[in-house]
Amino acid sequence: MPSLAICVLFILVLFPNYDIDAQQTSLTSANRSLDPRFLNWLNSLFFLPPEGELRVRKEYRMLTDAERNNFHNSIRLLKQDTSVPPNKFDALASLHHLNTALSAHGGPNFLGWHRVYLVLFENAMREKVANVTIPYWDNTIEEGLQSPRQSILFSPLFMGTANGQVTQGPFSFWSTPFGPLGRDVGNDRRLMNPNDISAIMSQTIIADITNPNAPDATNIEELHNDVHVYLGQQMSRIESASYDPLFYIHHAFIDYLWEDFRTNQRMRGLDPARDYPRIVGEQTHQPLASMGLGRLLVIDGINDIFTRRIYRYERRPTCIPNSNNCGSQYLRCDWSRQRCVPLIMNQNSPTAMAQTGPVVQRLPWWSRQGGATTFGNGQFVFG
Ligand SMILES: *[C@@H]1O[C@H](CO)[C@@H](O)[C@H](O)[C@H]1NC(C)=O
Ligand SMILES: *[C@@H]1O[C@H](CO)[C@@H](O)[C@H](O)[C@H]1NC(C)=O
Ligand SMILES: [Cu+2]
Repeated sequence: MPSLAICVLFILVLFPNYDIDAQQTSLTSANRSLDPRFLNWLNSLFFLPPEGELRVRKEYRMLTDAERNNFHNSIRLLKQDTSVPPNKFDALASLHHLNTALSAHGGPNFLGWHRVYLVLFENAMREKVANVTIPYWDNTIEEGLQSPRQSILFSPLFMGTANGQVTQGPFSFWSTPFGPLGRDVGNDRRLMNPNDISAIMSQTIIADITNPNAPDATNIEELHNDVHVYLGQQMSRIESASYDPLFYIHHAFIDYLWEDFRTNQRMRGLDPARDYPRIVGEQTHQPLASMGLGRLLVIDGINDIFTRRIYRYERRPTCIPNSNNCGSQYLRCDWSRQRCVPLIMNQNSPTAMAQTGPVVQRLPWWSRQGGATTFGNGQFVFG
């Protein structure tokens, strides 16, 4: 029955005269409504795909080169498409800081809101390139490196520049409403480690892993905040984070962990589609409050329909016995720690990715220390 209810919700938002304009005002002093062209397009992104194969979201390094290029291209094409002002990528990004996001942070709906947001974004990507999915970035792969900023993740083949303005890779020289796209990796907070993930998975109900109830050690929102701040610049603030494509692969991993948590719940005889806390903190996180996205309610975020009908996750890469590469040419196994690690950029050659020996830690050739720019005082910070 919950699935039926949410099907109806998805159908409702397809009505041509559907109008969420009344709710769409900015949190900034401008208080402007969403552009009608954006509203029309946004409505078209609420749909359930036909029954059939689920989309498969893989770890970013597990994509084939063609899949990865398709993923990058779909995002670049959204950024170039100005049929929705200022462009489709930025319009979608704005949902994360307008009053469409009042229930997105600081409470149990953190997980459901971002799940819906990723599906909308993925639907938009697939308008540009058929069949692309959002990969997830397992940030524990970078965690524990002496210098995560030298990971292949920040090479031109993947997300590009780790420190300073992004001048390398598929999103080089992007502009955002919060200045040129930039990063400042590794100067504050931290990535997630395997103990963090074990701690989350040892918990039982959503209240154990979300605000306002969860202690820091098992609080998935707090742990995710640390990763945001660790990446720096746009990613470090709620209002600007979604303008960096890293946002979507980071959140896909958080969503992956939640789905693992839900699978654990089922194995323990609990129904994740009924697990919404009674104590929610902020009123915006009440189960019957608007999610801010279409006609969905907060409670719809815990529905099973997303991973029954839309997508599933491929497992995180692990060390493969009798092999060295964790199943990707961009990863290798550190057998001493039994963990997959990324290839590390070599300072002598931008394409020297085929290291097979021990992981070496050297400065990448494009590293620019101290090149970070700072932002003015924004209103929103990742706690
Ligand atoms: C912002 O928009 C809302 C909804 O339309 C309205 O109630 C409110 O008065 C507006 N605030 C300002 C400062 O214009
Ligand atoms: C996308 O996936 C569908 C369903 O699997 C398939 O029929 C179609 O050919 C694919 N399109 C491309 C361009 O790969
Ligand atoms: Cu967010």
